[in-house]
Amino acid sequence: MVSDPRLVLVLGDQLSPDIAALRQADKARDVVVMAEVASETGYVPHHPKKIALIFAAMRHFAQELESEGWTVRYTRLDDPDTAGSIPGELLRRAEETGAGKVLATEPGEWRLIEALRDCPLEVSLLEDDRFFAPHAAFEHWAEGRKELRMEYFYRQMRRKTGYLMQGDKPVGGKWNYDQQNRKRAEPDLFRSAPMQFTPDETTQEVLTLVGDRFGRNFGDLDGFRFAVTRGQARRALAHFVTHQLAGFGDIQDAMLRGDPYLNHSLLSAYMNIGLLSPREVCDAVQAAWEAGDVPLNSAEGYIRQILGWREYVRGIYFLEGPDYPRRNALNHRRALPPVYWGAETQMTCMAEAVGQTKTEAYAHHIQRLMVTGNFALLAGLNPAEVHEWYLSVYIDAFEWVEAPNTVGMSQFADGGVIASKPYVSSGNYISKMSDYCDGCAYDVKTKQGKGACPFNLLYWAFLDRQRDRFAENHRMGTIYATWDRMEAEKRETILSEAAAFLDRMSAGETI
Ligand code: FAD
Ligand code: DLZ
Ligand code: SF4
Repeated sequence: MVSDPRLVLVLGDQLSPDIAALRQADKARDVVVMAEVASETGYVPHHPKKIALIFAAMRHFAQELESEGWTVRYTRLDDPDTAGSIPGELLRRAEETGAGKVLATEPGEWRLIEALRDCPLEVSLLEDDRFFAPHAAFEHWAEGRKELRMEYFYRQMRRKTGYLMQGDKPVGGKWNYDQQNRKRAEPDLFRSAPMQFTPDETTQEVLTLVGDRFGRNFGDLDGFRFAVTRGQARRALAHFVTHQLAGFGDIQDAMLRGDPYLNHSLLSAYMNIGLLSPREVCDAVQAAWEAGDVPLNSAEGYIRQILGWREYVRGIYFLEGPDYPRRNALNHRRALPPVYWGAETQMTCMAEAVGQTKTEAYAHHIQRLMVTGNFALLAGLNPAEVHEWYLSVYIDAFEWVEAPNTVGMSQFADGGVIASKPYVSSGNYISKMSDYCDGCAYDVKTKQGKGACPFNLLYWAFLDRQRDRFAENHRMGTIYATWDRMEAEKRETILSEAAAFLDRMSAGETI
């Protein structure tokens, strides 16, 4: 006797053939549910390219499942019968098929986990095991530690997985080669860019739908060239390893006008939606290093981002609980200014980082951390608004990975769970690591007065404002000593110019 079917939920960022819910399901009996729904497209104003990537990859994945013999009930966004939400679609499909039970892989966002827990159907939530560190392993590592620093977690992960290890020692004798990864980049017309793919008919249909429905969201849909299948994403990985990885380490932190990718891989979105597994990415990097094709500083730098940072931020998100994205340890209240939505600005660094975010739905780590993130923190912007912005505008943004990076690493709004000190800098850092300051209307060398770089003013104003919290931090003592050594009059001028700049910004004037 054939038993009742169960519904197998596959979300837009769970597009892996071996995802837990599919592994537990029975092809002959169960029904896969996939749904493009307004509740997911509307919780923040996603960049149109992000919605297009997710829908195009969902539709291709559904076609693959069907060709492998699965029964798939797929809801398109414009389906007149849609219930408009994930739980709503499960209820509708349960009624249609007579299914009473749901197999689901744990979503990467508390909001959706709670929605599934509240769903009146019987939902089995299976752990998402596409990661190196299961929840229990991270909790075990975190237990009893006073500080949860990524570097120690990363070393444990290296030992556990054996990546770049010689017995129990890191290859080359050091765990971390970041010292070598801070070079400036020079313009290079022959630098390889990430691989691009011409949209097929399925993707074209999605692009038309997204253009019609989300054309007013911040971000350009034109020039959509992302991989939308697992096969394409694997080609993008191979291309990165062959053409870009060797040079990745050296200029990992550099920024260059008109070169949005440098040697960055653009693989985050593919990993985050399930087209690539982090293991196959790390395996490919390890193999390239073993073959002598790439230097150790590049291989280690890249593996650390995935095995270390990516796993670590996920661990923090689930460890800290649903209130994490709303934390505001520094009590920052200023509204996000229009410059984040593309308003004209004379600050070249902000214009570059926000401009390429608008066109590509992409900015690399240092642009996110040390330009837009640094500015938000120095300006005292409300971290909840900053979080919403990052969750909206990047192609790879899902809350489990975005919130710890934004709220924790970038805005210090978690009070130091992730970062031991705030990631703030004056214009000097941006000038050292980029060509943005050349030709900027502001002068990075001017600390106060006419033309002073806003980062220079806001940097000291931030430190002064947050003295109670940071003056005792042993890594910040010398900075406060420098501030205190300045003449009182100079300090006052800097503070009043910083305040005037922020007032102008909040009044909507061009900054
Ligand atoms: P590469 O430079 O080629 O790095 C390789 C891979 O390492 C990435 O693909 C990514 O999977 C991983 N990685 C690197 N740094 C991190 C990190 N800090 N946390 C997690 N994974 C990391 N990453 C996201 O995937 N989604 C986000 O929503 C996101 N939001 C961010 C917000 C802020 C404020 C900051 C500072 C960082 C954020 N990051 C986020 C981390 C990082 O910036 C991106 O992973 C990276 O820029 C993606 O581009 P890439 O694939 O070219 O990366
Ligand atoms: C981000 C996103 C968007 C824009 N749309 C959908 C959708 O229509 N259907 C779907 O299943 N998933 C979508 N997603 C991804 C979810 O928002 C994601 O699964 C949760 O945020 C958990 O990470
Ligand atoms: Fe940015 Fe200041 Fe440099 Fe202009 S001078 S690009 S505002 S850091």
